[in-house]
Amino acid sequence: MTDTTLTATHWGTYRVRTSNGRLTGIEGWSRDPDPSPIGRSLLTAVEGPLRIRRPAIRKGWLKNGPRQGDSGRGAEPFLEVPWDEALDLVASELLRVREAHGNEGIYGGSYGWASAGRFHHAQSQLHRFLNTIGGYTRSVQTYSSAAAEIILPHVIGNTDGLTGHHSTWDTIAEHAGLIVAFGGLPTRNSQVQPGGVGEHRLAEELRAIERRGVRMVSISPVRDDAPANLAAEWLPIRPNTDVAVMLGIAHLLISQGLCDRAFIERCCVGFDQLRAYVLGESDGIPKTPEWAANLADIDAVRIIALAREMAANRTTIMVNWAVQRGDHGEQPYWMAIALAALLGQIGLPGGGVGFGYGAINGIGSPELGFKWPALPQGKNQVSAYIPVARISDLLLNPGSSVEFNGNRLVYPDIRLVYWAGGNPFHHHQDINRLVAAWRRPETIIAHEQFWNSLARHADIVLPATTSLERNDIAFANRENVIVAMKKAIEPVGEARSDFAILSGIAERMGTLAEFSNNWSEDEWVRDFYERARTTTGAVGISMPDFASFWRDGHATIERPVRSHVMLAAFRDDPRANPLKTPSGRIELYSATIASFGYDDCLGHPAWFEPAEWLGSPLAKDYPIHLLSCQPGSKLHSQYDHGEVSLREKIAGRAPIRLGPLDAKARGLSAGDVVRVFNSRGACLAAIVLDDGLRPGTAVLATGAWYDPLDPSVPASLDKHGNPNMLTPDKGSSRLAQAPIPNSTLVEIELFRDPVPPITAFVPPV
Ligand SMILES: Nc1nc2c(c(=O)[nH]1)N[C@H]1C(S)=C(S)[C@@H](COP(=O)(O)OP(=O)(O)OC[C@H]3O[C@@H](n4cnc5c(=O)[nH]c(N)nc54)[C@H](O)[C@@H]3O)O[C@H]1N2
Ligand SMILES: Nc1nc2c(c(=O)[nH]1)N[C@H]1C(S)=C(S)[C@@H](COP(=O)(O)OP(=O)(O)OC[C@H]3O[C@@H](n4cnc5c(=O)[nH]c(N)nc54)[C@H](O)[C@@H]3O)O[C@H]1N2
Ligand SMILES: [Mo]
Repeated sequence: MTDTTLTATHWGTYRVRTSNGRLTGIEGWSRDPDPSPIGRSLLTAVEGPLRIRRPAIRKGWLKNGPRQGDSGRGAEPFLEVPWDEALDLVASELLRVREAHGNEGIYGGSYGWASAGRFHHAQSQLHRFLNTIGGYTRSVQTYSSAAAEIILPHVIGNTDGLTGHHSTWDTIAEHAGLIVAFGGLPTRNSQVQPGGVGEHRLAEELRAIERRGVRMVSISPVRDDAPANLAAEWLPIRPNTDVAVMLGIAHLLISQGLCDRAFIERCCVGFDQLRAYVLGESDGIPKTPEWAANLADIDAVRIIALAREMAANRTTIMVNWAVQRGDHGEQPYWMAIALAALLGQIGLPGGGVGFGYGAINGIGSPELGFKWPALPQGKNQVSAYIPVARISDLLLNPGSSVEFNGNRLVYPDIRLVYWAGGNPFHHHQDINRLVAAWRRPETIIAHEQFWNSLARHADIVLPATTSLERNDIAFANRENVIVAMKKAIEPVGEARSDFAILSGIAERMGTLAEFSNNWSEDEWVRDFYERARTTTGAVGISMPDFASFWRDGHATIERPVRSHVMLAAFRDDPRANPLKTPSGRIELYSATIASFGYDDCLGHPAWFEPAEWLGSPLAKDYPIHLLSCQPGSKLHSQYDHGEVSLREKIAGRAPIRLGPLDAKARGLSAGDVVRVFNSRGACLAAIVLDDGLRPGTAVLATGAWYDPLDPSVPASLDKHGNPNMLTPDKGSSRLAQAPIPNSTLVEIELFRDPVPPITAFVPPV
């Protein structure tokens, strides 16, 4: 029997075909003008050999019981056990750790994207469950934009223009003369959007920009960060020096009287402090275009001309998220706002500033003006938390403290780590350090779908279903399409949904009613829909009844908002519509931040030398700046074993892009397997020559499953090409403690040994 149903993924909506209960086809939804090819990867992977089919326990853990410093993790075989036994073990471990160390001893931050589908959102399910048993040590911020999440509220009172409330594309197309994009606008990233995508619209928005003749200048180390159709001018900047260029532009605007003094007086505080710094009155170093040129390796004449062009045109300043995933990543964001403020165009259509255009599909689309429902999480009784990227520090240094946004946090003593829906061996920096930190807890529990590096580094592995094996409902922020994610196939092996797994544990711990509400999965899905209907009904938008929605497979609602200009109301009347900053205005100087007394984040935006960049002494030994961008062929590490990602590999390795001159200097040719290394670690990768890179720069996308040559030795070579073997595990500053993967220096050499086979795609014994 053949059947078709719609499903939602973070990279789009697809029609799934099944025949006799097996997956036979997947194609982009007919409504989607620009579907992503990534969906094809589900076809072979979902039912493939890497699925975790039964609960499994690491042999050493089963034999010796929970103990700290266990070096078997990641290296030992697993024993499969029946569900009842696995759930009994998890419940008794949670009880033991709670009894001996309190709920604080459980780390349940569980960062990660998991799958689309609002009900079966793994991390939310886990948090809800852990809250029923007394709570857990949590994390704050995201790996995406941690520095921005902390700096923006100090400067503009909230995070508008980061993941929401951007000026919409139509206003930019219609009114902007110039777009200056730091980090370009890589269209590959707009394939995805957390929670799902109704229609991929970016290509169409960019065609409108092109038709209107808006000029774009892309300031990036990588030429193809600019969309191909826009014929953007490319300024190949030295990585991590964006703030210097912004300061150079500001110097010209201030010294040539090109600032909008009226706007600054009406809408900003702290201009005097910023001006003193820019002109060099406060530190003796004028931040002239020549000064900037020297740091950024962009001609001063070009910086001057750009500054004048920005002042003469309606200019939108865009900064991508990757720019703040570097050392002192707070600074380019603060300075970009300051620059837009000097130009005086904040709140005008086609002017001002916005972050992450193109980074995900919906940025720059109109908001809905209401929030779709989410899984209620209950209340966490534990107050301890960490900045999300301090996970290794937390595990390695219990009892020590960390400064964070004016606070001093003490790391609790973590005995048990529980992860569902994310993969720290994908997302965290300096994997060799993480491997060491990961040995500290007594017990690590993970729900996973596939035998990836997280599953291999856990003690108790519980097999989770994919979206195709359960009923769910997809709503995504800004999306006006709701998808009925109907179960397409039976669970593979004995996999269970995260909800079912946690229900089983809750039952054993006496919190089942609280966790599940005594509702079935279908009752939950229906409740999500009804809650959404109530919300939309309150603003006069109608949604079909649940039965029609489920029958049709989707519902589309009228968009209540069409167009938006960020901070327009504030600009119109800053007294009546003050920002939520201490002054109510844009803070070019923040007395709050200054009062923290940090030497790595002052009261105003400033240039700080990154710990690693092409200007540091370290560049003598490691002369290549490695950027780790998002992969075009997948979402993070998800479906790295799927056909779309596999097709891109060369000799089984992740491709690393390098300029022809840098390659020649090392005797490297296209297709060579190379060793990429620095003092922290090493990985293999395969050379792709690219003359669109600034010299001294290499690009290795994230996502290759960590594949150590010998998992039983420390700092083993990764055979596959995971850039986090190389990235530093350091916070951006004492303010935000954000991850800084884009501040990484490496060297690259030909790998002369026989190239070892990839084993990440062979399930463990
Ligand atoms: N070097 C470097 N590192 C980076 C970045 C970078 O730019 N450079 N980017 C960072 C960024 S921005 C991000 S957001 C992170 C992303 O990091 P993550 O979000 O951790 O990456 P994913 O690969 O999406 O991990 C999701 C995991 O959840 C599993 N999963 C999917 N659905 C389900 C489910 O229903 N239930 C369960 N139990 N599991 C499920 C998948 O199999 C996968 O292992 O990476 C960060 N790391
Ligand atoms: N296909 C696909 N799309 C994705 C994702 C995915 O995994 N796959 N992940 C999603 C997620 S979670 C996120 S957070 C977003 C991230 O969105 P971004 O942060 O925008 O994406 P990246 O690809 O990390 O970086 C974009 C570009 O920034 C440039 N860059 C890096 N460092 C610097 C610098 O110092 N200065 C300048 N000027 N440019 C620099 C690099 O050349 C890189 O190509 O992408 C989302 N979109
Ligand atoms: Mo992200």
